[in-house]
Amino acid sequence: MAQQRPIQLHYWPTPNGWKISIMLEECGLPYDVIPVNIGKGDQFTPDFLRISPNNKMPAIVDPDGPGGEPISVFESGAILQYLGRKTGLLYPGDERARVEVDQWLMWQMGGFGPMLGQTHHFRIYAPEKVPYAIERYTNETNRLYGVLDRRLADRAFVAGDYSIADIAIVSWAKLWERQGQQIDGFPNVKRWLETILARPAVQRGLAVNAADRARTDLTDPAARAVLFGQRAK
Ligand SMILES: N[C@@H](CCC(=O)N[C@@H](CS)C(=O)NCC(=O)O)C(=O)O
Repeated sequence: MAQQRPIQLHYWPTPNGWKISIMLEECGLPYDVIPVNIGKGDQFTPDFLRISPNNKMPAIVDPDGPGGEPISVFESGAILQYLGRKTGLLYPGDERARVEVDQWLMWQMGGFGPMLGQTHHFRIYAPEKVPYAIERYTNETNRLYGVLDRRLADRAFVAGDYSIADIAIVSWAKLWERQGQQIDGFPNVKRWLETILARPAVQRGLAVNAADRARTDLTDPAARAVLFGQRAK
């Protein structure tokens, strides 16, 4: 088989971006990082919108896609599944085991990510502190951590062996402090988090372009206008 050419990773160091840098490191796939400075509006360039029409990173372009042709993928869950299928790693082929992983991956994509994103917004970024919104999202975040903690009570990882579901969830759970949570109240999550964050590939994935994180200054009115004022037109 011809050698895999580098996958282009359109990326900024945020929880959704980390999922893919971690996965690429775990799989040992070659990749080139293309920074998408979301505070400056790189997500709106025509070239990026062609591969990610929702104007959000991460996205990838695999020059060696199915049939040897390039393929682009957006949405971090779809990218994790694609890379898992491509490599046969961290995404089981057996249908029963795969359904298990898919459920927890979708739990992250549909709940644990979007709700925690709102928690970050209202706790940290909103110009006014709206008690109702802070309480609602912090409570929902707390409920979700409770679900995760119960799931991890009798198993090491969320869905069978260490998988793309763990990678998706850990990328958000590592920020529990800014979500107003006490990790000691979730001892199973704490143990799982420590285990996964100790993996060298996870540490390498989290380190990718880490210095760029400080470049998204969400107190800067220009960045806030790019990220928080979006409408259809
Ligand atoms: N559901 C998407 C969410 C991606 C997402 O929210 N990306 C954010 C950064 S974490 C982004 O690119 N924001 C730019 C914008 O909203 O304009 C995924 O999981 O890939």
